Amino acid sequence: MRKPKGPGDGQTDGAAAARAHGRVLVVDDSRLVRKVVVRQLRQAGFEADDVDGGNAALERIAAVPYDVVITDLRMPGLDGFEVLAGVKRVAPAVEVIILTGTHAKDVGCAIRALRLGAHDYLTKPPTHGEDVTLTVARAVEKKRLNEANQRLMQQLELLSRTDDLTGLPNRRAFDEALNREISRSRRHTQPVGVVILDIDHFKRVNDTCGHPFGDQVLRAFAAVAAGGLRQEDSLYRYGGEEFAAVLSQADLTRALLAAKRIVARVAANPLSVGDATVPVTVSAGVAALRAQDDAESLLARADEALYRAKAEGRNRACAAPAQLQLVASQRSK
Ligand code: GH3
Ligand code: MG
Ligand code: MG
Repeated sequence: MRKPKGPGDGQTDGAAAARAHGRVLVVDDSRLVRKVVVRQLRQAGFEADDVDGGNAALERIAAVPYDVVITDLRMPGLDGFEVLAGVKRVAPAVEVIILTGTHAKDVGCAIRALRLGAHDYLTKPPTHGEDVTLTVARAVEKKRLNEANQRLMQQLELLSRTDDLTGLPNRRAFDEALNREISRSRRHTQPVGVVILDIDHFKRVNDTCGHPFGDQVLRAFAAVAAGGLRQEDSLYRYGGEEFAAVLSQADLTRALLAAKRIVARVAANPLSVGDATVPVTVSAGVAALRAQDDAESLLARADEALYRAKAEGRNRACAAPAQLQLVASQRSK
């Protein structure tokens, strides 16, 4: 059933329909050409505005989200090539259609504009409204397809860096963040620390309660452990029941403190899974970047520290062996 129309609905519907067709800016120094093209576009359902010349066009493009710009090539002030370059700079998704004369020289210029990124060209005078609207409709469609593609690519990018089970960023995201932080740390001579966390005796959880229950425990663990980090640091799922964090601007002492905080938080908060609560502990290995380190050697040392935490009884955080002495001597100063 159609909804009865209220006051003002007609105008809103009309504007929405026009936006659905596409929003077009017509740029020409001839008032007559602008008038003709705008009328053709509006009759075909597009939302169309016009401006006199290239300077006004660039100002308008920066302020209004157009789908398509139709521009004359030869204009006083900024010409069509400069409008095209401006659009590509200010609003690169907007498609540009060139309006040009029929002389061989004009067509040559239009082809040059195509090479510079224009979508298509139309010849003047624009007597065939159908040519204009068809060309604009194709340009709008191309822009929307490009935008849909871009959104898909962004979603894919995000998915490729996200762990399905916990929703945390995954190992790939961790590797990227770690390399980024190492470069930043070298540029600004600031410390950077890493923590690797491994849930204690997790196999028992799976063995006694089943793998699906284990999955839920991992999810609950991720939420509790992530809550123990500073807002600027992230927790990553490193793989299996291992998690990791990159701690920007944290030397070994600070990184060790952060790791101890997470370990204590996990031990103090039995995880809720459905109606059950599951007591879980975690062990942590910590290392801070040294001059001779790369990502691999830094992680290897954090791993070694994790191994020690396990060997010393679990539910604890240990620092990388080669750095223990350094921390101890810094403390005694
Ligand atoms: P430790 O204290 O020495 O770390 O003991 P552990 O039992 O945690 O260590 P181990 O590496 O032997 O076992 C890890 C277990 O984690 C085994 C594996 O089945 C389980 N696991 C890894 N990934 C997942 C997952 O995605 N879901 C579930 N449910 N279990 C997983
Ligand atoms: Mg493990
Ligand atoms: Mg484990």
